[in-house]
Amino acid sequence: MQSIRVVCAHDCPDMCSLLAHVEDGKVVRVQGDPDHPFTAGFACAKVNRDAELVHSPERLTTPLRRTGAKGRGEFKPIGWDEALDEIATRWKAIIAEEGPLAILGYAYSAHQGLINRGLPSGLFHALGTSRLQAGTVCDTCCEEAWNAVAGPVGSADPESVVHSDLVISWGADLVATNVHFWAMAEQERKKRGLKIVCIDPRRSRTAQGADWHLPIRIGTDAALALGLMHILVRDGKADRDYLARRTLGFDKVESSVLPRFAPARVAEITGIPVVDIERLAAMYGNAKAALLRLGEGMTRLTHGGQALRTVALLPGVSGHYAKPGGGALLMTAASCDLNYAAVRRPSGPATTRMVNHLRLGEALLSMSGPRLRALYVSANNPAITCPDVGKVRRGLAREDLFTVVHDPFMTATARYADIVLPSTTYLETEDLFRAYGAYWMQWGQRAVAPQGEARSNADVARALAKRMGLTDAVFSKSEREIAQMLFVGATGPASRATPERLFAAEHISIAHDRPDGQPFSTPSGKLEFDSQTLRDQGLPSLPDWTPDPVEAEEAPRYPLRLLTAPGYFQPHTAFSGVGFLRKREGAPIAILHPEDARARRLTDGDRVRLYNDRGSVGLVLKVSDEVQPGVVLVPGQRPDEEAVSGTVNMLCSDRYTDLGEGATYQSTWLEIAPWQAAA
Ligand SMILES: Nc1nc2c(c(=O)[nH]1)N[C@H]1C(S)=C(S)[C@@H](COP(=O)(O)OP(=O)(O)OC[C@H]3O[C@@H](n4cnc5c(=O)[nH]c(N)nc54)[C@H](O)[C@@H]3O)O[C@H]1N2
Ligand SMILES: Nc1nc2c(c(=O)[nH]1)N[C@H]1C(S)=C(S)[C@@H](COP(=O)(O)OP(=O)(O)OC[C@H]3O[C@@H](n4cnc5c(=O)[nH]c(N)nc54)[C@H](O)[C@@H]3O)O[C@H]1N2
Ligand code: SF4
Ligand SMILES: [Mo]
Repeated sequence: MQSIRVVCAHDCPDMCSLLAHVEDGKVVRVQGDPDHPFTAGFACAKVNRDAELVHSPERLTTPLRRTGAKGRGEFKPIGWDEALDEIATRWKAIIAEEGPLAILGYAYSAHQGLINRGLPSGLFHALGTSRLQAGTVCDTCCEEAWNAVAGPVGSADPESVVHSDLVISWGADLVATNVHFWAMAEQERKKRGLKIVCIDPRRSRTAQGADWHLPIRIGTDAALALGLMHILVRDGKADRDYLARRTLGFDKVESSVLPRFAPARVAEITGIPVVDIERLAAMYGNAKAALLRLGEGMTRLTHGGQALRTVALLPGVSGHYAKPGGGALLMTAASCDLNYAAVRRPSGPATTRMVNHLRLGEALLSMSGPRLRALYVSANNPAITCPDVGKVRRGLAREDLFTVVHDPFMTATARYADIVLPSTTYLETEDLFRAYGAYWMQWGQRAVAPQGEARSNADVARALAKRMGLTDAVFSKSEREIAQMLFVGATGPASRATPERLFAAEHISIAHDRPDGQPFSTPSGKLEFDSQTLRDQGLPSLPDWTPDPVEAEEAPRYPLRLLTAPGYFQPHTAFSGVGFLRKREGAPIAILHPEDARARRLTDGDRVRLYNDRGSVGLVLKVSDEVQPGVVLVPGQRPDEEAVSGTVNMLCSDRYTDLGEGATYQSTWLEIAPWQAAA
């Protein structure tokens, strides 16, 4: 048996170093790399099963051409040359007729390797097609919010938790989505008595494992953060020296915003009793180094940007941004300076027409001048994971749209394709990785040869570039050569990596020395309580809280609010090809508080219909007080065929968040009824 050091390429902040045990060309087991400081010898429950992902009997083995109606999933096998020739011929004809803007490359993040993630985007950049404004389904809102306060710079190092005495998991479910940070925090709790607080509307596993859980009302985090600032100021716990030296505009917040956020009003808004708000403020104000782990949960709604931005300002008031083990942890990648353009922007126009990732349906149905005629989907599954999925599917069903999907599995999106291309999984590729939730870099080796006729994202991008006549150097380079291009002009700790260290699969730390604590790269060079950048965009320049405007519109008819969070064994759809994990997760469910269930005469295990003006979805009901009254939790985004009927994103609108034009899954109101009452 051979043990090969690989890197987990799933979309996850931890970027684990893994050992793939290989026998006779098959992965028999994947385990955490015991030599990696952050991975600490364990992989998450899902990736422990990745041997079954690579060798799943459900893998696609050859390219396919559609034979039935779009969406039906009827295909026949064809050869790679035939498939690639057809794609190039169709694209060339479309470009000749309407220009490259009629084509859209829709590649995303299921392979986190910088080459396999970046090169498909590079292909479309060089072709000058319409371009994807990627990540609006996920993190553009939180990213813009962070940039508004701190600028495009990495946040705290998760390993700094060894210096923290308080961790607040705020809108994150660490046990599900950042399990190695959770493990480190737990270890410090055992060793040194670190306290862990969780602020989350539901009793998640993180909430259960924390020392204290504050069940906050959805969408009210900004009010809580302002309430805490109010108390810190009232009690003389604001760090006036830090505020004067490193921050901008707090005086305005203090005079015009904080007076409106006295504890009694904050309690009313957030549903958290005054005593608990006072206790949390005291805990935070008295901590020596408090680390906020900011999660995306609080950003998936209309005012999500203001929420994250306001919470991220809190360590500026307490001065914890200056302290090792203090501050805030959101993402780290912005501090890794590589020559990304070499891969993602080899050539092509500086600007072009943009298509928002979450508005694929709208773009396919309504965009004109020119209309979108060709779509290439890679490493994501928008027919399940995009909001207003009904609209996405109507767009994908257009007869005059030429769609190609590259995926290891026959997904809901692939069923709409004209040509489906079989993709490798990360264990069949080599690539360069840098974590987005830690400060590590590593070369991921290939564990096994591509299965069947599968080809990697990088491979297909190169093959299509060649057929389309692109001459950029990057499209004729090997993975190792491209990795070296990524380091040309790299600065900071990332530039410490050398080809020898990389290709020997060494773990390379890219942590920065930060003697002054959290750096800021805003226009003022300071933490910005008052943001000219936001004011210029017509947005509130100061942090504040106002009610969700969608609530006034929709709640009168649909009284329940949607809460969404990744499932523990089925977070999005990347693991839906592993039978074991599907079974562990169980049937797709909706979780409702006992009071709400009783009022509707629904009981645990019932098949229920969730509905609003946009759609209707059939799920199995779980009755539990893990959620608050008035809320319905639907974990994960599960494919239709696993559910009673449909998928959760049929209920969500494609409206934008206040910052970053992100998705507002949780600004969704709905009603629940017994399934048989379905009309
Ligand atoms: N192992 C593994 N890790 C992953 C992933 C994976 O697939 N596997 N997926 C990755 C991806 S793509 C992402 S985007 C991240 C997401 O990871 P997180 O940043 O943790 O964000 P979410 O999972 O969306 O939500 C986290 C929590 O926020 C809570 N929440 C919802 N609304 C609110 C609110 O208004 N206020 C507060 N305070 N809390 C709220 C939810 O109940 C949920 O428990 O995880 C990544 N990590
Ligand atoms: N209702 C609701 N919807 C949400 C969210 C929510 O909280 N609530 N969360 C949103 C978030 S944060 C995110 S990030 C998105 C995630 O949604 P998507 O980006 O659509 O991610 P996945 O569903 O994991 O789909 C990834 C696809 O890539 C394929 N794949 C895996 N490896 C490779 C590879 O190497 N190459 C290629 N070509 N394909 C590969 C997988 O088989 C799978 O089909 O969902 C969003 N949707
Ligand atoms: S925790 Fe994240 S990086 Fe680690 S094995 Fe699981 S999905 Fe991969
Ligand atoms: Mo995400």
